[in-house]
Amino acid sequence: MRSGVVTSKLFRLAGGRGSFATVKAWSVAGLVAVALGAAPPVAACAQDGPAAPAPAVDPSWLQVDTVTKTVTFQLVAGLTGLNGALNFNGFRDGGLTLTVPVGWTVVMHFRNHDGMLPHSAEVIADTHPLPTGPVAPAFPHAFTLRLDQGLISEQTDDMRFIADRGGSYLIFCGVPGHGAAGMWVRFEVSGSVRKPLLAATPAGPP
Ligand SMILES: [Cu+2]
Repeated sequence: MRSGVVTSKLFRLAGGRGSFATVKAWSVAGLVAVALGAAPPVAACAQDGPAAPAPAVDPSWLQVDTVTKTVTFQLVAGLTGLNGALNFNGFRDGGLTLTVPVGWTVVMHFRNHDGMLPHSAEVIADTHPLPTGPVAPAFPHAFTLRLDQGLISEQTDDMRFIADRGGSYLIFCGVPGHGAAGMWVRFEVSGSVRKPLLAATPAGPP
């Protein structure tokens, strides 16, 4: 969790809330720059300090079938080295949000790209503090095999469920300690969107 360390160091050096807010503002500025196309799309690198570019959202991660109202999401554990590979698709701490309309069928193709650690994924309630291990999923079948032990490098598993309740949820790694260390992104079930969308969002506590 390098950025956490950097953030807390800066925070301590300046001795106050002000510097923390500045660090946050930089991250948001980075996201905006990417959204406007000012920065080239980059594969996220291992560094994740305030100066690191925001990871890019790859549109091919999402496939939408409006006829069957099914969204398919390529969910990749440890896609990059960010956060010691404790990330989904290169994002950590809610830095990525998948939004789907209420009632759609959601298919998540999970793949563990991390060459070192096992990982899993489940959709859970937006809880505070983050669980330290697996908890009951927010929707039936919204979890991968071996939630606790995780799937090893390049193993895959699909989860398929119906997003029949609106609200805010997390896509969370159930391997003990991973989710709490930042290995989670956001999942929103919305009554006001007509199509699924995937977007980078400000990272932070749930
Ligand atoms: Cu994990």
